[in-house]
Amino acid sequence: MRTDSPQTIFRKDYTPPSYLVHTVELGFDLDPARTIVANRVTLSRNPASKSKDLVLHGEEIDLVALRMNGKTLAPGQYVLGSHTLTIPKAPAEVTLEIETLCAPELNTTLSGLYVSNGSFYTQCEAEGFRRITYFPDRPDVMAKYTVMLRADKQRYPVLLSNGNLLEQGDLDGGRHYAKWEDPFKKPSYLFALVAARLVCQEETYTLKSGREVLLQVWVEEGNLDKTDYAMQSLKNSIRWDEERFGLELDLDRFMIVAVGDFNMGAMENKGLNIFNTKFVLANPRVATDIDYAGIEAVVGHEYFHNWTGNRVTCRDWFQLSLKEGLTVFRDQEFSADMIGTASGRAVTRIDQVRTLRQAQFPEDAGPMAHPVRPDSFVEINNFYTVTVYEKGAEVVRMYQTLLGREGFRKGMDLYFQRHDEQAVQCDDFRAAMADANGRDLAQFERWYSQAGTPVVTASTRYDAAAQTYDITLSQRCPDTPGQTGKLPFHIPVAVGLLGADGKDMALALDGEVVGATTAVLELKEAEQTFRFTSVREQPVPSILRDFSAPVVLEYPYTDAELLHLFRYDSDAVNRWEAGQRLAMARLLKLTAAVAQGATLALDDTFIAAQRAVLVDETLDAAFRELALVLPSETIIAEQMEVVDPHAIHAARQFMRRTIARELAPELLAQYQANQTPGPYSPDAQSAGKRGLKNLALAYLLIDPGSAELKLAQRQFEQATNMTDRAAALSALIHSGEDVRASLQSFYDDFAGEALVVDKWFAMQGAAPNTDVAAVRKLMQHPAFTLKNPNRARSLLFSFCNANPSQFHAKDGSAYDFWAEHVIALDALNPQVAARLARSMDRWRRYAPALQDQMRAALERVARAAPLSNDVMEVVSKALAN
Ligand code: B3K
Ligand code: ZN
Repeated sequence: MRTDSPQTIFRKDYTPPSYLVHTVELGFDLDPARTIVANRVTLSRNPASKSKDLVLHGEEIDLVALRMNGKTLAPGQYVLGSHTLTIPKAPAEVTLEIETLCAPELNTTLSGLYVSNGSFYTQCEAEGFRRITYFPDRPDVMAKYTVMLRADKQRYPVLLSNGNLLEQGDLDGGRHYAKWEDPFKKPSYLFALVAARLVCQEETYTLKSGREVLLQVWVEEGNLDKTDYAMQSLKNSIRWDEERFGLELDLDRFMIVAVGDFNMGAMENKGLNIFNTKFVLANPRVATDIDYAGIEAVVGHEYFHNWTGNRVTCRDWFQLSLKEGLTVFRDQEFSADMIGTASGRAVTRIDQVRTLRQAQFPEDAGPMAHPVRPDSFVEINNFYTVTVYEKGAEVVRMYQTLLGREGFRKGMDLYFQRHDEQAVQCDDFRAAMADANGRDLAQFERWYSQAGTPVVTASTRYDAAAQTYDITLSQRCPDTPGQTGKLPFHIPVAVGLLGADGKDMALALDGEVVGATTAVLELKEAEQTFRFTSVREQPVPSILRDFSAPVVLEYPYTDAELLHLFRYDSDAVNRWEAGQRLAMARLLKLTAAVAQGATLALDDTFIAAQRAVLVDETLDAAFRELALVLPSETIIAEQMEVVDPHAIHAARQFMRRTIARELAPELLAQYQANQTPGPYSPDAQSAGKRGLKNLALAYLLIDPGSAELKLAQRQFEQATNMTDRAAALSALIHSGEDVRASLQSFYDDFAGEALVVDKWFAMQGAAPNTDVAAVRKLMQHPAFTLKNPNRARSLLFSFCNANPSQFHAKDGSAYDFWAEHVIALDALNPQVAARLARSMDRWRRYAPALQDQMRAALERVARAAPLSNDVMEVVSKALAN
């Protein structure tokens, strides 16, 4: 909880640590109510610092004893602040022995050392280590750790920490111990321990070099039937990093531990990754295709951090994207390579574009907008954002687009050659990319320093006589809080030209043959013209292929051109994009028509285009599904000056209903054609089929007759996997029929599976017929608790973020509900509360009547006391002018 007034921390104020740490020896006597932590740490004065004051961080811990170089320090020899312990004018060489007490069972923040289902776990990133012991808790202080764990043997039979197990044995009084040593230097945020009643799936695995390593996936008893996919994903990740980047696992042992109470997805602690159960546990009965894909991505992500994050880490938290943007890019490439086909790769890319538009573009246009490398923050935990992660990954991807795969690999190699075991900055990564390729990437720096989504406007001119085709690209970037007058970015714009036959034209730029059907134009000025030569006919331009930069592209496409691209573009991302543009133009018109009370209509051309894609058997089912999913209500809202969530919902529903009616026979045929009989497999082909089949089912249930209801009911009852069962239930819920019996039977079947119960709450929270009263009622359910982040997210976040027409109920009742629960959650877990607080980010865009009520709700939260820095930062930025 906040004790002093919140302070803004600035990147420009960075100073090197006054002391560097060599070794850390930690001793834990684990007890839920009273854990004793003994910390023996050796330090030396840092020649790079002018200060002689030794500053340690500490929070929510009680200091019991403090010795320096063997002598107990008298109270006058150190200063104990609310968040620091300072030893002024300390000697050049120091050994500190610090004993502290903490109470893990009272720690509901899930940061530091805490108890989940009776066992001990830690989460230290970003600043949780200071809740365990006093320490210079900053990522540029890297040290070697030895850890001794002592605990009751019965209750905590498994004792784990980073690195290698040195010894273990029994102690008096039914206790036992384990001693661990991490051979690598690491920052404190990568420290971890687990003391728990767990079981594991384990395997020895042979690296390419021939070295054998031990791999373990630890879970609670009863979940051992759900660890195969995580283990398989881990092995795939190890192999992939060897092959794609020449990076080998540097430890003899690599552990994954699943825990039910966790603030985010997972954590890359050295050799001891701790995961939210959501990203470990899967079998066909309980996990969906999306869950399986999430497990593969997150297991890969945390494993890849071992090099990008752990071996080379961040100098300070402003550099967070150095490890996160890069590691997201790596996990994206891993997932794409695991599918293997070009079309599968495109499907993963389209998913990434959707995430950017759904979450990152709104963030970049809202009150929390910040550069990929922020300049300031109040609470660092608020900056684990889609901008730092997903836009950061786009920035890394642009290096690869500009330098090619080989050039990118050269840059990576140089980065590790230069910076292994160092704590560095985003600029160091950019320098490695530039130097390894002999390229000037100075202007590219603006992707790190300027917030906001750039808008690229294209115009074209075909000269039939000269056979030239000019594309003029101009760029601008809107102002964001604290940043005006943006300078031009270095933007790779991938372009192809389609002929009337739908085929890609051979390309020449200013007379130079390109040698590929896509040219990467490098836009560096505010405006530039690129001339294609030997262009024999008027082309249709396919601009920003593969979404080559995280920008908004404006081009006055005609419907005819979009239909041409939707039918023929060889670039699957732009083919999909053409469909989205066709849909968006109509959705915006329909929304306006709803608002004006005009009659609604949808043209046959659009329906025909949808039909053509739906039945095109040459396309992957997964692509067809994506092509048929309409832009979400959130994405539509982002296109409007003044957002009317109810009109948007009505317009989108009208379009879905019309498509469902017009394409009913084709939808039914696809539903039948894309069944996946036989044992469940999460592979991309099968998942794609299920995706298309279940989309068809959802459409068929928009206006269900008894035949459709029976179809869904049958799928719900007979499904052999969770993907199909959950999809059927969701379609039934959205049909508006009375589905209480199905909901009850689903709950009864899966009451013992926490992750499935989360789905049960989430489906209801996001259903357009669930109003705030229904959510309040669901919160009374015995299985609901605010204390478990997955459960809180399942109901509250899905209602506040994925159910816009109910969240924006005209009477403002859902805003009150939001305020009430941000405040309630804040008392338990500020990080989770601050995420919920962000649901109100875009309040200024709504119609005045809603705006007033949203402001009132924000003000109510801002006035609440006590309030964490986390929530305070979010709401005060939302309210600021
Ligand atoms: N590095 C962690 C995130 C820690 C979040 C702290 N609030 C997970 C990840 O990105 O891999
Ligand atoms: Zn990460």
